[in-house]
Amino acid sequence: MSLATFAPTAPDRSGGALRHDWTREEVRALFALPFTELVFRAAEVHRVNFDPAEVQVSTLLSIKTGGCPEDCAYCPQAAQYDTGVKAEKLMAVEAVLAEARAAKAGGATRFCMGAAWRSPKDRDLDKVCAMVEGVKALGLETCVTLGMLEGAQARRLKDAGLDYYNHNLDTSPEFYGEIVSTRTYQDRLDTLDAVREAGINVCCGGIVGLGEQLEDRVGMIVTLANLPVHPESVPINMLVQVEGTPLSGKPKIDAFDFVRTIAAARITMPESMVRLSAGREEMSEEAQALCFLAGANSIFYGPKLLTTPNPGRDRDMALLDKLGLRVME
Ligand code: SAM
Ligand code: DTB
Ligand code: SF4
Repeated sequence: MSLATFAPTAPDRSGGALRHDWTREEVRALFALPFTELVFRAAEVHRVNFDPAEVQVSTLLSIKTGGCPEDCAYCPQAAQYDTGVKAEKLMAVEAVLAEARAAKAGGATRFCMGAAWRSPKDRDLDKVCAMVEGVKALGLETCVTLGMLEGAQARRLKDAGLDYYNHNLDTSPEFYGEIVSTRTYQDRLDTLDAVREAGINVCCGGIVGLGEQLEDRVGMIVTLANLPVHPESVPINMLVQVEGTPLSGKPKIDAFDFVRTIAAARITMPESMVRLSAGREEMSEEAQALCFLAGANSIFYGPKLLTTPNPGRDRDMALLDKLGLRVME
Protein backbone atom coordinates (compact mmCIF):
# COMPACT_ATOMS: atom_id res chain seq x y z
CA MET A 1 0.00 0.00 0.00
CA SER A 2 1.35 3.42 -0.83
CA LEU A 3 1.46 5.89 2.01
CA ALA A 4 -0.87 8.23 0.18
CA THR A 5 -3.68 5.68 -0.01
CA PHE A 6 -4.53 5.87 3.66
CA ALA A 7 -5.06 9.32 5.09
CA PRO A 8 -6.97 9.26 8.35
CA THR A 9 -8.67 12.50 9.11
CA ALA A 10 -7.23 14.44 12.02
CA PRO A 11 -10.45 15.53 13.72
CA ASP A 12 -10.40 18.40 16.15
CA ARG A 13 -12.70 19.21 19.07
CA SER A 14 -14.61 21.84 17.12
CA GLY A 15 -14.98 19.79 13.95
CA GLY A 16 -16.90 16.99 15.66
CA ALA A 17 -15.45 14.50 13.20
CA LEU A 18 -15.27 11.62 15.66
CA ARG A 19 -15.87 8.35 13.85
CA HIS A 20 -17.65 5.25 15.10
CA ASP A 21 -17.60 3.32 11.85
CA TRP A 22 -14.01 2.11 11.66
CA THR A 23 -13.64 -1.01 9.54
CA ARG A 24 -11.19 -3.78 10.30
CA GLU A 25 -9.61 -3.12 6.93
CA GLU A 26 -8.90 0.50 7.79
CA VAL A 27 -7.41 -0.33 11.17
CA ARG A 28 -5.43 -3.22 9.67
CA ALA A 29 -4.04 -0.69 7.19
CA LEU A 30 -2.98 1.56 10.07
CA PHE A 31 -1.07 -1.28 11.74
CA ALA A 32 0.52 -2.11 8.36
CA LEU A 33 1.97 1.38 7.89
CA PRO A 34 5.72 1.77 8.28
CA PHE A 35 6.30 2.25 12.02
CA THR A 36 7.56 5.81 11.67
CA GLU A 37 4.66 6.82 9.44
CA LEU A 38 2.10 5.38 11.88
CA VAL A 39 3.70 7.14 14.82
CA PHE A 40 3.92 10.39 12.86
CA ARG A 41 0.21 10.27 12.01
CA ALA A 42 -0.73 9.47 15.59
CA ALA A 43 1.45 12.35 16.81
CA GLU A 44 -0.36 14.67 14.39
CA VAL A 45 -3.77 13.63 15.75
CA HIS A 46 -2.44 14.01 19.30
CA ARG A 47 -1.37 17.62 18.65
CA VAL A 48 -4.69 18.63 17.17
CA ASN A 49 -6.53 17.50 20.30
CA PHE A 50 -4.12 17.87 23.23
CA ASP A 51 -1.05 19.66 24.47
CA PRO A 52 1.49 16.90 23.66
CA ALA A 53 3.73 18.00 26.55
CA GLU A 54 1.12 17.04 29.15
CA VAL A 55 0.71 13.65 30.82
CA GLN A 56 -2.16 12.83 33.16
CA VAL A 57 -1.19 10.78 36.23
CA SER A 58 -3.46 8.37 38.12
CA THR A 59 -2.55 6.37 41.21
CA LEU A 60 -3.94 2.87 41.69
CA LEU A 61 -4.87 1.13 44.90
CA SER A 62 -6.11 -2.42 45.32
CA ILE A 63 -8.92 -2.01 47.85
CA LYS A 64 -9.82 -5.70 47.76
CA THR A 65 -7.02 -8.02 46.75
CA GLY A 66 -7.01 -11.61 45.52
CA GLY A 67 -9.39 -14.54 45.93
CA CYS A 68 -11.29 -13.64 42.75
CA PRO A 69 -13.70 -16.31 41.41
CA GLU A 70 -13.06 -15.38 37.74
CA ASP A 71 -10.49 -17.14 35.55
CA CYS A 72 -8.88 -14.30 33.53
CA ALA A 73 -5.72 -16.04 32.30
CA TYR A 74 -3.51 -13.00 32.82
CA CYS A 75 -4.55 -12.19 36.36
CA PRO A 76 -2.54 -12.83 39.52
CA GLN A 77 -5.67 -12.27 41.63
CA ALA A 78 -7.71 -15.20 40.31
CA ALA A 79 -8.17 -17.64 43.21
CA GLN A 80 -7.60 -20.68 41.02
CA TYR A 81 -4.01 -19.76 40.09
CA ASP A 82 -1.19 -20.22 42.56
CA THR A 83 0.51 -16.84 42.26
CA GLY A 84 1.37 -16.05 45.85
CA VAL A 85 -1.23 -13.24 46.03
CA LYS A 86 -3.08 -13.65 49.33
CA ALA A 87 -6.84 -13.04 49.44
CA GLU A 88 -7.67 -10.05 51.60
CA LYS A 89 -10.87 -8.39 52.79
CA LEU A 90 -12.18 -5.08 51.47
CA MET A 91 -10.07 -2.32 53.04
CA ALA A 92 -11.53 0.03 55.65
CA VAL A 93 -12.67 3.41 54.33
CA GLU A 94 -10.20 5.35 56.52
CA ALA A 95 -7.25 3.27 55.33
CA VAL A 96 -8.19 3.97 51.71
CA LEU A 97 -8.47 7.70 52.41
CA ALA A 98 -5.02 7.68 54.00
CA GLU A 99 -3.63 6.17 50.76
CA ALA A 100 -5.52 8.74 48.70
CA ARG A 101 -4.02 11.59 50.75
CA ALA A 102 -0.55 10.13 50.15
CA ALA A 103 -1.28 9.81 46.42
CA LYS A 104 -2.34 13.44 46.30
CA ALA A 105 0.75 14.54 48.19
CA GLY A 106 2.80 12.53 45.67
CA GLY A 107 1.29 14.51 42.78
CA ALA A 108 -1.53 12.26 41.47
CA THR A 109 -4.70 13.93 40.20
CA ARG A 110 -6.84 10.80 39.91
CA PHE A 111 -7.21 7.94 42.39
CA CYS A 112 -8.28 4.60 40.98
CA MET A 113 -9.52 1.86 43.32
CA GLY A 114 -9.60 -1.74 42.13
CA ALA A 115 -11.38 -4.76 43.61
CA ALA A 116 -10.87 -8.42 42.68
CA TRP A 117 -14.57 -9.15 42.33
CA ARG A 118 -16.74 -10.70 39.65
CA SER A 119 -19.23 -7.96 40.61
CA PRO A 120 -19.82 -5.98 43.81
CA LYS A 121 -22.33 -7.03 46.46
CA ASP A 122 -24.66 -4.32 47.73
CA ARG A 123 -23.09 -4.10 51.19
CA ASP A 124 -19.64 -3.79 49.58
CA LEU A 125 -20.96 -1.03 47.39
CA ASP A 126 -21.99 0.95 50.50
CA LYS A 127 -18.37 1.03 51.56
CA VAL A 128 -17.04 1.79 48.07
CA CYS A 129 -19.49 4.71 47.79
CA ALA A 130 -18.13 6.07 51.08
CA MET A 131 -14.59 5.74 49.67
CA VAL A 132 -15.59 7.59 46.50
CA GLU A 133 -17.16 10.40 48.52
CA GLY A 134 -14.10 10.68 50.74
CA VAL A 135 -11.58 10.64 47.89
CA LYS A 136 -13.57 13.22 45.97
CA ALA A 137 -13.64 15.48 49.03
CA LEU A 138 -9.83 15.47 48.94
CA GLY A 139 -10.01 17.13 45.53
CA LEU A 140 -8.97 14.05 43.55
CA GLU A 141 -10.79 12.61 40.54
CA THR A 142 -12.25 9.22 41.37
CA CYS A 143 -12.16 5.95 39.45
CA VAL A 144 -13.15 2.44 40.48
CA THR A 145 -12.95 -0.96 38.83
CA LEU A 146 -15.13 -3.52 40.58
CA GLY A 147 -16.12 -6.01 37.87
CA MET A 148 -19.55 -6.30 36.28
CA LEU A 149 -22.19 -3.72 37.23
CA GLU A 150 -25.97 -3.53 36.99
CA GLY A 151 -27.64 -0.24 36.14
CA ALA A 152 -28.79 0.45 39.71
CA GLN A 153 -25.27 -0.12 41.05
CA ALA A 154 -23.82 2.25 38.47
CA ARG A 155 -26.37 4.90 39.47
CA ARG A 156 -25.40 4.55 43.14
CA LEU A 157 -21.76 5.10 42.26
CA LYS A 158 -22.68 8.12 40.17
CA ASP A 159 -24.63 9.57 43.10
CA ALA A 160 -21.59 9.09 45.32
CA GLY A 161 -19.65 11.31 42.89
CA LEU A 162 -17.77 8.73 40.85
CA ASP A 163 -15.97 10.26 37.85
CA TYR A 164 -14.72 7.15 35.98
CA TYR A 165 -15.46 3.42 35.88
CA ASN A 166 -12.74 1.14 34.49
CA HIS A 167 -13.87 -2.00 32.74
CA ASN A 168 -11.71 -3.39 29.95
CA LEU A 169 -12.63 -5.36 26.85
CA ASP A 170 -9.14 -6.87 27.15
CA THR A 171 -8.85 -8.19 23.55
CA SER A 172 -10.82 -8.92 20.37
CA PRO A 173 -14.26 -10.57 20.58
CA GLU A 174 -12.93 -13.71 18.86
CA PHE A 175 -9.83 -14.19 21.03
CA TYR A 176 -11.58 -13.30 24.28
CA GLY A 177 -12.81 -16.86 24.94
CA GLU A 178 -9.20 -18.10 25.07
CA ILE A 179 -8.49 -15.72 27.94
CA VAL A 180 -11.65 -15.65 30.09
CA SER A 181 -14.37 -18.28 30.37
CA THR A 182 -16.30 -17.06 33.42
CA ARG A 183 -17.88 -14.00 31.78
CA THR A 184 -18.62 -13.14 28.18
CA TYR A 185 -17.63 -10.28 25.93
CA GLN A 186 -21.29 -9.29 25.88
CA ASP A 187 -21.30 -9.14 29.72
CA ARG A 188 -18.50 -6.58 29.42
CA LEU A 189 -20.33 -4.55 26.80
CA ASP A 190 -23.46 -4.60 29.01
CA THR A 191 -21.50 -3.24 31.97
CA LEU A 192 -20.06 -0.49 29.76
CA ASP A 193 -23.62 0.42 28.71
CA ALA A 194 -24.77 0.57 32.33
CA VAL A 195 -21.86 2.84 33.24
CA ARG A 196 -22.44 5.13 30.27
CA GLU A 197 -26.17 5.22 30.94
CA ALA A 198 -25.53 6.32 34.54
CA GLY A 199 -23.52 9.29 33.29
CA ILE A 200 -20.15 8.05 34.53
CA ASN A 201 -17.08 8.51 32.30
CA VAL A 202 -15.92 5.24 30.79
CA CYS A 203 -12.35 3.98 31.13
CA CYS A 204 -12.00 1.00 28.81
CA GLY A 205 -9.09 -0.57 27.00
CA GLY A 206 -7.25 -3.83 26.87
CA ILE A 207 -4.06 -5.85 27.09
CA VAL A 208 -1.38 -6.50 24.51
CA GLY A 209 0.87 -9.57 24.78
CA LEU A 210 -1.71 -12.21 25.71
CA GLY A 211 -0.58 -14.43 22.82
CA GLU A 212 -3.05 -12.72 20.51
CA GLN A 213 -2.51 -12.20 16.79
CA LEU A 214 -2.18 -8.81 15.15
CA GLU A 215 -5.77 -9.27 13.94
CA ASP A 216 -6.90 -9.42 17.59
CA ARG A 217 -5.26 -6.07 18.31
CA VAL A 218 -7.07 -4.75 15.24
CA GLY A 219 -10.35 -6.25 16.50
CA MET A 220 -9.89 -4.76 19.96
CA ILE A 221 -9.20 -1.25 18.62
CA VAL A 222 -12.14 -1.43 16.19
CA THR A 223 -14.50 -2.55 18.98
CA LEU A 224 -13.34 0.24 21.29
CA ALA A 225 -13.49 2.91 18.58
CA ASN A 226 -16.94 1.82 17.43
CA LEU A 227 -18.56 1.97 20.87
CA PRO A 228 -21.47 4.45 20.71
CA VAL A 229 -19.29 6.98 22.55
CA HIS A 230 -15.51 6.65 22.71
CA PRO A 231 -14.29 5.77 26.22
CA GLU A 232 -12.99 8.98 27.79
CA SER A 233 -9.97 7.01 28.90
CA VAL A 234 -8.37 4.09 27.03
CA PRO A 235 -5.82 2.08 29.04
CA ILE A 236 -3.51 -0.01 26.90
CA ASN A 237 -1.76 -2.55 29.12
CA MET A 238 1.29 -4.63 28.26
CA LEU A 239 0.77 -8.02 29.89
CA VAL A 240 2.62 -8.29 33.20
CA GLN A 241 3.50 -11.96 33.28
CA VAL A 242 2.98 -13.38 36.75
CA GLU A 243 4.21 -16.87 37.65
CA GLY A 244 1.34 -19.23 38.32
CA THR A 245 -0.99 -17.63 35.74
CA PRO A 246 -1.58 -19.57 32.51
CA LEU A 247 0.07 -16.81 30.48
CA SER A 248 3.32 -16.76 32.38
CA GLY A 249 6.36 -17.80 30.35
CA LYS A 250 4.73 -17.14 26.99
CA PRO A 251 6.74 -15.19 24.37
CA LYS A 252 6.78 -11.48 25.12
CA ILE A 253 5.42 -8.99 22.67
CA ASP A 254 7.80 -6.71 20.79
CA ALA A 255 7.80 -3.14 22.13
CA PHE A 256 7.18 -1.74 18.63
CA ASP A 257 3.95 -3.73 18.35
CA PHE A 258 2.86 -2.25 21.67
CA VAL A 259 3.62 1.28 20.41
CA ARG A 260 1.65 0.54 17.22
CA THR A 261 -1.37 -0.35 19.35
CA ILE A 262 -1.08 2.95 21.24
CA ALA A 263 -0.84 4.82 17.92
CA ALA A 264 -3.92 3.06 16.52
CA ALA A 265 -5.87 3.94 19.68
CA ARG A 266 -4.82 7.58 19.38
CA ILE A 267 -5.78 7.84 15.70
CA THR A 268 -9.16 6.12 16.05
CA MET A 269 -10.14 7.77 19.38
CA PRO A 270 -8.61 11.22 18.91
CA GLU A 271 -10.20 12.97 21.88
CA SER A 272 -9.72 10.17 24.42
CA MET A 273 -6.98 10.02 26.99
CA VAL A 274 -4.81 7.05 25.98
CA ARG A 275 -3.11 5.50 28.98
CA LEU A 276 0.22 3.74 28.79
CA SER A 277 -0.87 1.38 31.59
CA ALA A 278 0.57 -1.83 33.02
CA GLY A 279 3.96 -3.05 31.84
CA ARG A 280 6.09 0.08 32.23
CA GLU A 281 8.29 -1.53 34.88
CA GLU A 282 9.74 -3.78 32.19
CA MET A 283 9.67 -1.23 29.38
CA SER A 284 12.71 0.82 28.41
CA GLU A 285 12.57 4.59 28.76
CA GLU A 286 12.95 4.80 24.99
CA ALA A 287 9.90 2.59 24.41
CA GLN A 288 7.88 4.72 26.83
CA ALA A 289 9.02 7.87 25.01
CA LEU A 290 7.80 6.33 21.74
CA CYS A 291 4.43 5.68 23.40
CA PHE A 292 4.19 9.36 24.38
CA LEU A 293 5.15 10.33 20.84
CA ALA A 294 2.46 7.96 19.51
CA GLY A 295 -0.18 9.76 21.54
CA ALA A 296 -0.21 8.20 25.01
CA ASN A 297 -0.97 10.99 27.47
CA SER A 298 -1.67 9.24 30.74
CA ILE A 299 0.16 6.83 33.05
CA PHE A 300 -0.30 4.98 36.33
CA TYR A 301 1.93 6.74 38.81
CA GLY A 302 3.29 5.25 42.02
CA PRO A 303 5.37 2.16 42.84
CA LYS A 304 2.57 -0.41 42.63
CA LEU A 305 -0.19 -1.21 40.17
CA LEU A 306 -2.70 -3.50 41.91
CA THR A 307 -0.40 -6.34 42.94
CA THR A 308 2.64 -5.91 40.68
CA PRO A 309 5.40 -3.28 40.63
CA ASN A 310 5.33 -0.02 38.67
CA PRO A 311 8.23 2.46 38.39
CA GLY A 312 8.75 4.57 41.53
CA ARG A 313 7.62 8.20 41.60
CA ASP A 314 11.17 9.57 41.47
CA ARG A 315 12.01 7.47 38.44
CA ASP A 316 8.86 8.61 36.61
CA MET A 317 9.36 12.27 37.47
CA ALA A 318 12.96 11.99 36.24
CA LEU A 319 11.73 10.42 32.98
CA LEU A 320 9.07 13.11 32.40
CA ASP A 321 11.71 15.72 33.17
CA LYS A 322 14.20 14.21 30.72
CA LEU A 323 11.51 14.22 28.04
CA GLY A 324 10.37 17.76 28.84
CA LEU A 325 6.88 16.53 29.66
CA ARG A 326 4.79 17.81 32.56
CA VAL A 327 1.95 16.56 34.72
CA MET A 328 -1.51 17.57 33.49
CA GLU A 329 -3.34 19.59 36.16
N1 SAM B 1 -11.96 -7.44 38.89
C1 SAM B 1 -12.32 -6.35 38.08
C2 SAM B 1 -12.48 -6.75 36.62
O1 SAM B 1 -11.68 -7.54 36.13
O2 SAM B 1 -13.38 -6.25 35.98
C3 SAM B 1 -11.41 -5.15 38.20
C4 SAM B 1 -9.90 -5.33 38.37
S1 SAM B 1 -9.02 -6.05 37.01
C5 SAM B 1 -7.45 -6.42 37.77
C6 SAM B 1 -8.75 -4.70 35.90
C7 SAM B 1 -7.99 -4.96 34.62
O3 SAM B 1 -6.61 -5.06 34.87
C8 SAM B 1 -8.29 -6.21 33.82
O4 SAM B 1 -9.45 -6.12 33.06
C9 SAM B 1 -7.08 -6.30 32.91
O5 SAM B 1 -7.31 -5.60 31.71
C10 SAM B 1 -5.98 -5.62 33.75
N2 SAM B 1 -4.97 -6.60 34.19
C11 SAM B 1 -5.11 -7.53 35.15
N3 SAM B 1 -4.00 -8.27 35.28
C12 SAM B 1 -3.12 -7.80 34.38
C13 SAM B 1 -1.80 -8.18 34.03
N4 SAM B 1 -1.17 -9.20 34.60
N5 SAM B 1 -1.17 -7.47 33.06
C14 SAM B 1 -1.81 -6.45 32.44
N6 SAM B 1 -3.05 -6.05 32.74
C15 SAM B 1 -3.71 -6.73 33.68
C1 DTB C 1 -6.08 -1.18 33.75
O1 DTB C 1 -6.39 -1.16 32.55
N1 DTB C 1 -4.90 -1.53 34.23
C2 DTB C 1 -4.88 -1.48 35.68
C3 DTB C 1 -6.26 -0.87 36.00
N2 DTB C 1 -6.90 -0.85 34.72
C4 DTB C 1 -7.08 -1.37 37.08
C5 DTB C 1 -4.59 -2.79 36.33
C6 DTB C 1 -3.28 -3.39 35.93
C7 DTB C 1 -3.05 -4.59 36.76
C8 DTB C 1 -1.71 -5.22 36.54
C9 DTB C 1 -1.53 -6.44 37.35
C10 DTB C 1 -1.53 -6.21 38.84
O2 DTB C 1 -0.81 -5.30 39.33
O3 DTB C 1 -2.18 -6.98 39.55
FE1 SF4 D 1 -10.85 -11.20 38.90
FE2 SF4 D 1 -10.60 -8.88 37.63
FE3 SF4 D 1 -8.50 -10.53 37.93
FE4 SF4 D 1 -10.44 -11.22 36.26
S1 SF4 D 1 -9.08 -9.42 36.08
S2 SF4 D 1 -9.48 -12.56 37.79
S3 SF4 D 1 -12.21 -10.40 37.33
S4 SF4 D 1 -9.58 -9.47 39.53
